[in-house]
Amino acid sequence: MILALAGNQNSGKTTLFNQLTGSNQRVGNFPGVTVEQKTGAVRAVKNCTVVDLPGIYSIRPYSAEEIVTRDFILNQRPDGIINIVDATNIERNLYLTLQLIEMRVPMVLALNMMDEVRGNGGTIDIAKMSEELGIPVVPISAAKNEGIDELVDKMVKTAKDKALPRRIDFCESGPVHRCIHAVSHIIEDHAEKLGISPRFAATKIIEGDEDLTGRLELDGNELEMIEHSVVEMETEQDLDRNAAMAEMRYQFIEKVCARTVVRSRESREHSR
Ligand code: GDP
Ligand code: MG
Ligand code: K
Repeated sequence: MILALAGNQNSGKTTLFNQLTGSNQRVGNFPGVTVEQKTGAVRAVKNCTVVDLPGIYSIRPYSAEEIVTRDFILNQRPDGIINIVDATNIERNLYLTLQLIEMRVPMVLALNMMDEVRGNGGTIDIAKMSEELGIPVVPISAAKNEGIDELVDKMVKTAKDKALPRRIDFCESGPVHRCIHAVSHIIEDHAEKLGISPRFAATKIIEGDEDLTGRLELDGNELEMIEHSVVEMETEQDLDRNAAMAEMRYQFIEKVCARTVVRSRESREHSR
């Protein structure tokens, strides 16, 4: 079983990777680039390898780290993704989470730094967050070695069951919803032929990922229909394509956090 460990910089990825693998690590590079690739055997599980993906904030085609992450997941098809999230900085961290969910790979969210959240007097409704995101969520503290066993159990079970994220849509109506839906429909056959989630491919095409668009081998007519649909969305939403997609994700994240995160008085005042 191959697992990928994905998350923002400073989310505790290295700390968790070390907990999972102990000293059982190999360091190399991802193929063709100078991005370091650390691989390790998960201590608690037979024949289970975890690959440490670079720390990134979004899956866009703008840096080697972002491209490596996208391509590792699309091309290597890991059996599961452990998405580590800094619970003290949850809104920002969940931006990547939504894009990973769109890729439709069995996935578990490791909600890290829970010791700090608790220490600040905050709480997070884990069950509710799991329901809202449509993936298992496990609270952990990588630095204190808390929750790691449960995380591994949940990840192995989710991967063995090939359980995909239950949520597909992050907005249920409106111009962005209609545009993603229309583009997904146009590219569906091309994406499925490559084993890529049509919805993920659609969001990346809308955001101007030319490399991924090229791989889908769309014809001129299809490209024209897509551009028409995106321009219509920009007009209706009065935002450019990238801003519209970002707003859609942040609105969903805001809603999830409003329903699940209780901040301490101190951190509420701090964030004002
Ligand atoms: P990476 O950039 O994602 O690889 O993050 P690191 O593993 O280097 O961790 C970033 C910082 O967060 C380090 O100072 C860690 O000691 C700290 N850290 C990691 N996990 C936890 C945790 O569960 N709780 C707390 N309080 N700090 C943590
Ligand atoms: Mg690191
Ligand atoms: K910290």
